[in-house]
Amino acid sequence: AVISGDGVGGGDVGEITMYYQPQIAIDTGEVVGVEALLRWRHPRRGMVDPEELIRVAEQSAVMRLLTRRVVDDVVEQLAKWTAAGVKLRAALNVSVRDLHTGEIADQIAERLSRYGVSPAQLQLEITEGALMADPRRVLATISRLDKIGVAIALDDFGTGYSSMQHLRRLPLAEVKVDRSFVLGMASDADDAAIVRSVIELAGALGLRVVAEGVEDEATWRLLHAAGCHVAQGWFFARPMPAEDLVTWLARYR
Ligand code: G
Ligand code: G
Ligand code: NA
Ligand code: MN
Repeated sequence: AVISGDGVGGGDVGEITMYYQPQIAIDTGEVVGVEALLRWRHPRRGMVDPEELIRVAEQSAVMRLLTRRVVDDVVEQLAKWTAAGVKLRAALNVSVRDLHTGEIADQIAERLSRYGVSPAQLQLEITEGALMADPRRVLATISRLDKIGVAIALDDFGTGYSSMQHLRRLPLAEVKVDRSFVLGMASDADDAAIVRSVIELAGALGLRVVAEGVEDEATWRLLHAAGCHVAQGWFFARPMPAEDLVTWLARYR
């Protein structure tokens, strides 16, 4: 996946690759899925987090190409894991403009059927910011994905606007409590109160709640006590290459 091969520019700008971070069911300790996270292997700077890359890509047609590549990579990876006897669910992140047309829904449907991957194995994470840009078109795309059977998670919950509206109007399966609240839980009573309320609210609406940014056992215990469903964070594992995940799973079990 050489970025320059996608027409981004001349010279060696490096490669993109996907890392995967496990998500753990808090009641059973089982691995319920992974989040796919883009990484940029830069020729001089080494492995770069995607924030900068995505900020730049979002200003051009490059984001569309990046997202197409992410969907292709993740669905193919799910098929590879399944063939190796590891049945996983993977969540991938999408950007604002990816949802403004139905193209991504077409691509996902085509890829799933081509690789024989169940829609239940794929999930999309969208941010509240993404929804704000053009709510009607975004809703249309999300509804199509929901009909295909691809679940939608609302990412970074609590940091955006009109959160309650989104919870009411969108066909969501999951809410991810923003890591800024989770990180502070064990040391800050306000953060802990916010996380507990989100868990209660989402739970009452029948949504699955995932806490991201779980870095230690104290936080894990608080989440357990609060009835949170799923945890993700460095306490369990950092995002890792696909090849490492199989080894990690074998050791974890
Ligand atoms: O993994 P990391 O913490 O570096 O991710 C930084 C940010 O980049 C996060 O907000 C994450 O949602 C976003 N991100 C990671 N991978 C992707 C991707 O494949 N597509 C999009 N649109 N955003 C991504
Ligand atoms: O999509 P989102 O913005 O939620 O991306 C999740 C980001 O959080 C990724 O960049 C990932 O690398 C990062 N991350 C995952 N686990 C932890 C953690 O335990 N602590 C912190 N600080 N960041 C984490
Ligand atoms: Na995410
Ligand atoms: Mn998030």
